[in-house]
Amino acid sequence: MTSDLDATARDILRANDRGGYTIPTAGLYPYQWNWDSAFAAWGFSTFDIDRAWTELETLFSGQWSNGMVPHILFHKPDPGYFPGPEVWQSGTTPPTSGISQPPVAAILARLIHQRDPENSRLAALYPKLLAWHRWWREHRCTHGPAAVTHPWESGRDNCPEWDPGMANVDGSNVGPYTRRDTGHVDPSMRPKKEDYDRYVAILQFGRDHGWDQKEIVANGPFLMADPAMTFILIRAHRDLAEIARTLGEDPSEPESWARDLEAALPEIWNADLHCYDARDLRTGTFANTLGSGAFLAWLAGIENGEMERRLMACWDAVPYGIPSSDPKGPAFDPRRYWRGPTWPVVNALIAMGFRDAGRTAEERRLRGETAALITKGGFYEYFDPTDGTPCGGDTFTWTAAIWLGWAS
Ligand code: 9YW
Repeated sequence: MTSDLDATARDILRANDRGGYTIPTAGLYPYQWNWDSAFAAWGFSTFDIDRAWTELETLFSGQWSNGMVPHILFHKPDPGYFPGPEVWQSGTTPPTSGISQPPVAAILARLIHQRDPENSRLAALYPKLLAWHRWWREHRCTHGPAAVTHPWESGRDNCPEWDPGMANVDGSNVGPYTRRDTGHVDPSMRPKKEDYDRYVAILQFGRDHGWDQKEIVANGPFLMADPAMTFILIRAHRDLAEIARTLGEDPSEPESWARDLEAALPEIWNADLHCYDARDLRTGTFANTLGSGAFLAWLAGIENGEMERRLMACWDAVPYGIPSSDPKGPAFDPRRYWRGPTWPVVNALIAMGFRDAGRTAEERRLRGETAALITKGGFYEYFDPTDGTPCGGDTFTWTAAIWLGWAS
């Protein structure tokens, strides 16, 4: 059974391979996405180490001169996705989007290197990773915790954490546009039109200011501190420091960036919610929403009893995986994208944290629940955590990748 699924997962990665890069799934997402690609590389590394390194190298071929690695690389035009390169207008080769995505590449590159140090291509990647992490430090961590300038930058597009920041965005003047996502999958599982209008408005601000990072952070329509991004960055900076040591480079810069982020954590501790919470940096208000991002604390080596009780109660409320928002919260919507469903890829990251914290029972439970979803439902994008119904895109690259790297 397991080996059949292993073979299917490998076939999915190969089928979604467009020559040096992997698309998340045909139709819905026809380009190279940033964190999807890093997970794809991890999946490839279980059976084709060269292809794994190529995936990461192709991702970094889109790196901007300021160090940012964009969230989408538009290698070949495809009319099936909106907003495409003509909307973002990056002016780069290849054309890209103008925002970034969670920097999991260093975390996964380290694991890929450990799988086969003899055939590693990490040394050439290291300065590029360092430049990207420096970009995060200089352009997204100026307020203390890591911030996102667009919900898409977080990778958790319409999660309830972004509701207060989105309420400040005027989406009424974006002009006509045609969504493509709702033609590929069930519209009731996707973000709503009022969300998309605001996504486009935030994009247009960045584009109209020539993707000037200082201007976007100072005056853009959306700026929120993100616990998930903060925890991922702490872990990624530390892994980058380990990579530096392995290569005989100086680890002190990424180490100090991780320490500074840790020192900023009290700013996103919501005492009323008993956990880390997103915060609107324009108004100072907390989102007051428990989401799966809070569970990434363990990935950064952070834990406390109060948080643990709150998070475990949230997980215990559903049978399948960590829900993307609290099942007892008012925003919970079990099949609408990031407003309730469980995402195998996020479960894999949370499980890395459990494992490293020595929480083997929690790691085993999360792996078992995620494996059950995939075994019963297939390699879907995400799942309803209340009954296991598969949702979104099928034959999904990162679901196949985390099966090979972790869940199988
Ligand atoms: C979109 C590709 C991407 C992921 C994101 C996810 C979604 C794209 O799909 O965003 O157009 O909404 O939210 O995390 O990288 O799988």
